[in-house]
Amino acid sequence: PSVIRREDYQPPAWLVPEIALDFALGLDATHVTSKLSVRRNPDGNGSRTMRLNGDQLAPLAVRVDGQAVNDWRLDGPDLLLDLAGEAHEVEIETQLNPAANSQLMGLYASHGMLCTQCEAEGFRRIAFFPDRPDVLSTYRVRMSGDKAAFPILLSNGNCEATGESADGTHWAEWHDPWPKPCYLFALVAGDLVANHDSFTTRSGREVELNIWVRKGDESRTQHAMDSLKRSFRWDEQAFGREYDLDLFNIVAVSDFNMGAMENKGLNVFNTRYVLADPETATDSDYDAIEGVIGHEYFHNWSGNRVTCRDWFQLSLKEGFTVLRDQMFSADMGSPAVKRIEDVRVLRAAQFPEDSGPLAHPIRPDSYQEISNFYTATIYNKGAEVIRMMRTMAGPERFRAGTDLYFDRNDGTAATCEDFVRAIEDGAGLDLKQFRLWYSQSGTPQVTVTTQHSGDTFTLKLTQLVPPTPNHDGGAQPEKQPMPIPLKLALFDRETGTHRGEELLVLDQAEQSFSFAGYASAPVLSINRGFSAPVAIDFERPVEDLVFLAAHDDDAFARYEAMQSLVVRHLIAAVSSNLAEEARTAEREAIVQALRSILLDEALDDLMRGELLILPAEGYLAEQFLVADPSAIHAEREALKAWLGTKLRGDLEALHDRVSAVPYSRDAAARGARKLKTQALTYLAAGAPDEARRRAIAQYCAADNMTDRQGALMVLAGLDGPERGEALADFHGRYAGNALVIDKWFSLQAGSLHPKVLEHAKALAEHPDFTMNNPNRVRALYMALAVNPQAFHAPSGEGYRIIGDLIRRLDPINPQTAARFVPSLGRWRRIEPARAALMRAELERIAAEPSLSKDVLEQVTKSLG
Ligand code: DPP
Ligand code: ZN
Repeated sequence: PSVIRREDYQPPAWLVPEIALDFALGLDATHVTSKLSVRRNPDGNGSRTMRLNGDQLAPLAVRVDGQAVNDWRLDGPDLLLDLAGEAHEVEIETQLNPAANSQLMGLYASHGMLCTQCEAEGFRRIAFFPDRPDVLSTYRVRMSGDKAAFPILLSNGNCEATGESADGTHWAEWHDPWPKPCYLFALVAGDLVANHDSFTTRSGREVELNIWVRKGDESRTQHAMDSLKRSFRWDEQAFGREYDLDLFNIVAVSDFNMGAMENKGLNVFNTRYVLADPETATDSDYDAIEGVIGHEYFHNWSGNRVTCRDWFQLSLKEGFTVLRDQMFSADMGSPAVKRIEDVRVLRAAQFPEDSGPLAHPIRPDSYQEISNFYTATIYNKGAEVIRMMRTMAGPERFRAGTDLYFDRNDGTAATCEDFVRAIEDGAGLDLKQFRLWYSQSGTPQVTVTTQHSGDTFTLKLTQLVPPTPNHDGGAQPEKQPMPIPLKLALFDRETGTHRGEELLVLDQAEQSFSFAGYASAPVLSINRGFSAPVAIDFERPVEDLVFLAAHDDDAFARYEAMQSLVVRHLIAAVSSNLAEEARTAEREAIVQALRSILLDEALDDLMRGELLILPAEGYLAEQFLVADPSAIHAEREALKAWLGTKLRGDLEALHDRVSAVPYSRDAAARGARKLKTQALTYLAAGAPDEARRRAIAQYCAADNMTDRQGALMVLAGLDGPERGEALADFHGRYAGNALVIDKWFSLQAGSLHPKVLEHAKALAEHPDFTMNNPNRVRALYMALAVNPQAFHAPSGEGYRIIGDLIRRLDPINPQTAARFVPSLGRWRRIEPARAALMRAELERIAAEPSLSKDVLEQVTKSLG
C-alpha cells in the first residue's frame, strides 16, 4: 500500500480558479459535465502535466479549449493531461450511478433523494479534479432533473436562476462566490420540506436559514434551528466571526457516514444531529444536536474561510472547531458539566488510541487512507492542545491570537504552523517548545510527589511522554519533555479554602516548585479543570481524596477526586491486593463519599449526576499494562451492587424526589432526569426487584424519551417477563422512526444482560437490521464493541461477531467498517488468552483477498 508523507508536500502544478459543473440528475444514472478553467501555478514545479484525481470514473469525453482530445492517459484511477500553455479550459464528461454507491462517498442516493459527501476524497468519485484541499475554486453548478422526483435542487452559495422544461424536468443554477476546495462542494436533490427562518448578522446582513428534511420530519427541527441561531450569535460574540452569504441551508440525510458535513452554505447532516422532540430524543441527543450544529457552523470560518493546505493539517480545522463547539456548549449550558463530559470522552476514546497501535500525533507524518485519521486524537486531543494555548495566554490574548490567525490566513489553505505562529504573535506567547504537542504522540504521564517541611510545601513533578509505535518508518525513539500547563490550588485542611488558583508550566523532565507560608501541609488540587491532557500519577492518602471530593471548588477537580477514589480502590481490588477487611473499609469510604454527594444541597442535579458516575471499564482497563476485562467487570459490578445495597434508602428517596419533577428543558429538570436513571442503575445492581418495579413505573409514566430509554435500558439488563414486554412495546410504539429504532438496537446490544451476545445475533437477523445504513450498523455493533462484558466474552464470540461484521461490511462501506478495527487492535493490552483470540480475528480479516485500503491500513497497523 502506498504511504503518503507530510514531508513530501508539493504545491499543485496547476490551479483551478473556476469550475462549472452540470448535472443531469437521475437515481441510477447521473451525467456530469465539468468545465475547469485551469492556470499554471507560478509556485508549482512547472510541470505540463495536470493530474486530475478520479475514483472509479471513466471519462466519456475530454476537451481542451473546446477541442476533443485523446492524448490524455490514466494513471491508476487518475487522469493525466499534458497542457502546453499557461491557461486552458478543460472539459470532461462522466456518468455516475448514485443508487449503486453504497460507500456513501461522492454522489449517492438515499430514500429517493440524491446527496453528496466529499470530505476527504469523495469529489474524485464525482468528477476528475485535483482533489486536494489547497486547490481553491469558485463553483457554478447547474443541475436538472425530474421535477416530481427532485422538486428541491440545492448546492453551495446562492441560487441564481431556475426554470422548467416541457418534458417534466426543471433546473437550477447555483453560484458560490467564495473560493473553496472541492471537499466543501455539495449537491442535494430531493423531495424535501424546510423549517424556514432568518438571522440578522451584527452588520445587518439578513440570512435566510433553512433546515431541509423529509416530509413528516419538519416538526422535529425546531431545536436544531434554535441551536443554529445561537451558533450564529455566539461566533460573532466569542470570536468576532460573522456569516458571509445570504443563505444557509442544512439538509438532514438518514444514510450518512459521519455526524455532519460543513459544505459551504449547504451543511449536510446525519438525521440524528437534526431531529428531536421530547417524545423521541433524549437530553443527550438534544445536547449533541446543539454541539454538532455549532461545530459545522463554526467551520464556516475555521475550515472554510481558512482551510487546510493538506490532510496532515486536519487538526488545524478540526481541533480548533471542536474547541469552539465545546466553548459554545459550555456557554449555552453548564461549563462545569460540559468540561467533565469532554474529559470523559477524551479518556474513553483518545487515551486508548494514544496508548495503542494506531497512536499518531495530532499532526500525523504519514497515512495510507485519510478517512482513518478522523480520530479522537485529531479532534479531541487537537482541541485540548489549543485549549492549553488559551489557558496559558488567557482569554483576551488568545482572542487576539485567533483574530490574527483569521486575518492573516483568510482565503487560504493554511498549516498548523500558521496557526501556532498567529497565536504566538497575536497572544505574545513563546510556543517554540510547545510545538512538540503537534509532533509527539502518546499521553504524557506526570508523577507528583509532595513534601512539607517548616512552612514550605514543595511539589516535585516529573513528566514522561511514553514511546508509541511508529508506522511507515517515522520513528520517534525518544520523546522530549513538553510544556504542560497545570492549574493548582493548595487547600487548608481546617477551613476548606485556598489562597487562589495558580498556573504552573512544567516544561522539563523533572521540576520542583515551592510554596512558602504553609504552617501545616495543605491538600493539593492539581490539573484543575483538566488544564492539560495528561495522566496524573499521585499516591496520596484516601482522606485527601475524600476532602477534595467534598470541598474542591473546581468542579472538574471534585469529580476527579471522586473518580480517583473509586479507581484506586478498583485497581487494588482487581489486582487482588486487598484483604477482605480492607476491601470493605474502602467500599465504605466510597459509600460515605457518595452519600455526601447525594445529600449535598449546594449541588445542582446535573453536577450531582456527574459525581455519581463510576469510572468506565475501558478507563479502568487503561490503568493496567495488561488488563483482565472479566476481573474489572466483576469488581466494578460488585462495587455497584454494594453501593446500591448500602445506599438503597437514599437512592429510593432520590428516585422519588426526581420523579416528581415535571418535564421541561431547563437545567433542573434535565438534572432530575439524569439522576432518575442513575438511581435505577445502582438499584438494579443492589436491589433488582425494587429497580424492576421502579423501572416499569418510570417506563409507563414516561412523557419523554430520556425517562423511557433510561427505564428500558435498566429493564433490558434484568431478567423477567417485563423485559420482553417493554422491548416489544417500545418497538411497536416507535415503528418506522429510524432514530428511535436505533436506540432499541443499541440498548439491547449494550446491556448488562448475561445473554447479550445471543440477543445481538438475533438482532442482526431482525427485519429492521440493514448493513446499508451506518446508523443502524453502529446502533447494533458499536454498542456491542463498547460493551466490555459482551465484547470480551471469554469464548471470543464477541470478537468473532465484530470480525465478521468488518469482513461483511468492508465491501459495502469500507469507511464505516474500518471504524470497528481499533476495538480488536487493543489486544496487546489484554490478558494473553483473550489477546490471542483478538489477534486471530485480526489475522482472519487480514487474510481476506480484497480488503479496502481503509480496513487494510488499520488491520496491518494493529497486527504490526
Ligand atoms: N464533517 C466532519 C466534521 O465536521 C468532517 N469535517 O468534523
Ligand atoms: Zn469538524
